[in-house]
Amino acid sequence: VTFSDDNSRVVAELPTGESVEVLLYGATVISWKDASGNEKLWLSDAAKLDGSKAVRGGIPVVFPVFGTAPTHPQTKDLPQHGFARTSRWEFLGKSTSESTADNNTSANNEPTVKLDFGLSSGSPGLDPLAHAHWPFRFNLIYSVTLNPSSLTTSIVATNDGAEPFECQVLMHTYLRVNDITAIEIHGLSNASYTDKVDAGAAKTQTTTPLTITGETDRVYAPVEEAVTVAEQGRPKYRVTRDNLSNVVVWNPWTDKAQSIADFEPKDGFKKMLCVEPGAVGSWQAVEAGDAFEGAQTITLL
Ligand code: TA6
Repeated sequence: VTFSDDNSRVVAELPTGESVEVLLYGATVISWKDASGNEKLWLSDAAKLDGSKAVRGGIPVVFPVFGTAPTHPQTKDLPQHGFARTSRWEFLGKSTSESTADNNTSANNEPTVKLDFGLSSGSPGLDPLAHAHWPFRFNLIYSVTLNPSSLTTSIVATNDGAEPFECQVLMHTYLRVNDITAIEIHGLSNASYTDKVDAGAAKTQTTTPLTITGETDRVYAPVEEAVTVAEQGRPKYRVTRDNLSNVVVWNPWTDKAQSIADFEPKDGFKKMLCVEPGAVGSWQAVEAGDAFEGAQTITLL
């Protein structure tokens, strides 16, 4: 594990060559490379990495609200997608397990590195909007775990106060693809979804696999446990979830990309697909002293 020279990010590389880079701002994973150095996440050329605004790309952490919730008393005054992605998190440390031959079996444990990040109501780097508009005592632990075949990001949100709070959690993953028009998304058959490009209409996914032919912004409640992204018929990513009942599929396409200032290049929508595991279909109530936990694993196929 190495730190950047300006202490703004943490880089970890496995003995086998895979690497991950996490910006302390937002605990945003901004790079995930395989052993050959191939980047698996999409990052806008205009992404701000100086803490001036949420990162356009990588894996922004969405908490305590997905989107905006104008009729939800606790979170109605928060900015879109909450304040976790616009706060400076603390690096809590790393743990590794090298590949070791286990004498009892021939199985080798894969080399693994886990990076832990923390954000709480007492953090100096907490976005001031949190104090102003979400005055709950909370603690977040966000873990990024890399091994040769996968990346796992998990979050534990603990209520340290006496008042219960409600939250939503989502990992806003920008997967890198070569050509969005060659992408098929499997694992959503028969899933209900709300279609945010059709006034939030409630629909069911009957055509499978899902292909992306225009602006797509859907909050699915999958019935299958894995979402698989294939490119030119070959499986590329498998996304599995732990305690996250929703998957958002988003691609801005031409016009929306044009309207997003930090989305560059403007035709970059052809090279990305957001597959975003989250608990966003309803509010997760967290009682005093309790915690909400959720995780995603992206496996390279
Ligand atoms: O995850 C999909 C979405 O909610 C879209 O509606 C779009 O707003 C996207 O997130 C990006 O939001 P952002 O606040 O990062 O510009």
